[in-house]
Amino acid sequence: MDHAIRRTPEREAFYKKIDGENLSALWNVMGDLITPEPKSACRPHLWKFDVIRDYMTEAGKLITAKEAERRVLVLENPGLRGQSKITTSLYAGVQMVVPGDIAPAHRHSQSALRFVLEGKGAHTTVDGECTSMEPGDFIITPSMTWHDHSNETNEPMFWLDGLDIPVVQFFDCSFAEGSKEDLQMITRPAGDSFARYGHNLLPVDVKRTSKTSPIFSYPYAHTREALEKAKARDEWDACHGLKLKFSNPETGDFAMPTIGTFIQMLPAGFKTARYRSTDATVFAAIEGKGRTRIGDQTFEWGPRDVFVVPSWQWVTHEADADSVLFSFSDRPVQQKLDLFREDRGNA
Ligand code: 1HN
Repeated sequence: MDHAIRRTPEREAFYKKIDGENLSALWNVMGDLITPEPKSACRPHLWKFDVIRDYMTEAGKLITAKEAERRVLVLENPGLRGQSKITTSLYAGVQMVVPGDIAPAHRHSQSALRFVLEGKGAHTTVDGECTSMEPGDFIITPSMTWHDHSNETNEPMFWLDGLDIPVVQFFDCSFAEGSKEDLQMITRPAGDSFARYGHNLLPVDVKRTSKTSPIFSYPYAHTREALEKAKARDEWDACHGLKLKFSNPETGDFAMPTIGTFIQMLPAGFKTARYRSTDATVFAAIEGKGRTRIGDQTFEWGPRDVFVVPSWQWVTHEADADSVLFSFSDRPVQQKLDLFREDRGNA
């Protein structure tokens, strides 16, 4: 495996002949198809939020959310430019909704997550239930659910969008439609899904078919409390500090079928042991500051900065202050297909 096949005039002539028949010789490409380890065009990168905020503010003068449909700057992986991908399988962008904006209702087969970065009190409505947003909140827009966003506050609101766009693209199963109404009708009281599913109770005999969590907003206040309580125990995982996955209360599985979402705390002074996994991962810092080493590059991060770790590259994190990192990857898909692998070094 992985040896270059010698080229001869006879072979070249043969390749040319079969090319016209839409045929090609496997032996010339096999080494690129089946690599001993993941070989990805995806590169490590960090986006400073302050830079994004400035450009988003400029974009705010150029276009409304209504005209744009979604006013978003796409985080394009430097190794995958022009493809609207932050990793090979995932999309990410930063969205801004300013006072008075309406991002009109639509729905699509792509699943979306929001991780709120800045601003407080703007709203998103998902299938008739409206929720208010604040920094650190993790919000889900499941596949084919109607969603719109609005901002009735007096400050701009920013969040990180994560979508499974490249996965849906790969399977050629994109469906989308717009709504006649910019804002959908509110049909459920605020907090309804959390009341029914967010308290270790489940409605008896309710058969849901969706594989996405029935809780569509995981407020940071709860997430933070979980981290804070567990932090008091002072038991840190060598590779992850204290890392939790957002889960679907009905199944115990990931909150979304295609995207795994996580929150982790790294206490001040903590340096993780090296770790690598096959799920390229997008991180967003919400609190604290520190640095992450990916392969031979080091990235300094603070609140709201976003960075990406490609598949199978060694990672270590180091926190200067108590820090909280949100992250997401395609791990649920890889695990269901028996493809996921991780390596904790010797830790
Ligand atoms: C979308 O629907 C949203 O609803 C954000 O906020 C980003 C990127 C591509 C396709 C649909 C949203 C999106 C998107």
